Amino acid sequence: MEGLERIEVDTARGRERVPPGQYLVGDRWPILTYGQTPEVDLSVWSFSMDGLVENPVRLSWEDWQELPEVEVRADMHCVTSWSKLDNLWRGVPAKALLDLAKPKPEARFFSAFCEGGYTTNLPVEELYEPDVLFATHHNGEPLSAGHGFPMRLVIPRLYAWKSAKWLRGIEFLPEDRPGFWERNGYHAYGDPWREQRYSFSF
Ligand SMILES: Nc1nc2c(c(=O)[nH]1)N[C@H]1C(S)=C(S)[C@@H](COP(=O)(O)O)O[C@H]1N2
Ligand SMILES: [Mo]
Repeated sequence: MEGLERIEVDTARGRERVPPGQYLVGDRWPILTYGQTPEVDLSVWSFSMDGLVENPVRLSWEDWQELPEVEVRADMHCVTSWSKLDNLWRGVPAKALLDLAKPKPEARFFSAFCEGGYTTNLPVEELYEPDVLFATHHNGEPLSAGHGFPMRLVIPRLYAWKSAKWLRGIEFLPEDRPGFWERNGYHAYGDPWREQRYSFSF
């Protein structure tokens, strides 16, 4: 695609490119899913941003096509120790959606929720990082079913369990609400360079 802004993310931000304890998978791309791959029907698909926002947002797949796009090149690090370098994501920059929904000042955390029930959580300011996007494409191809078709969150600087596949919405919250893995022992934040893998290992 011509004319897209392309953001080259130094995911490591000056630290070692590959975080401690990680190995590289090369061109392979493992699929890490808890449970089944959901089947997504675009005719009933919607994406919502609600909770503590000025403008609750609900978009159909058709509406989604009207949003601006960006490309982000970034590395990906899974807590189970594999890393995949140089992923070229394409999708809607988080900023565009935040500008639509306008989270209120008292929205301090968000919960991302997915088709199939998976959730994950973070402080709201993480969504304002310029490398965060709602991706529909990876290395020039639409996401496959296993990697999150039609759309997933991508938060490149944190362990990939925060990059929720089959994303259906974001809820803005006054307090933190641990997501699926966070309730099951994963770290609340998940910084790969600080090896924030599990909540009992820092
Ligand atoms: N909805 C949903 N999103 C998810 C997961 C999941 O099980 N369900 N797994 C997470 C984990 S642990 C990782 S490492 C990445 C893996 O993304 P990939 O399968 O595209 O490699 O997706 C994350 N997003
Ligand atoms: Mo993971």
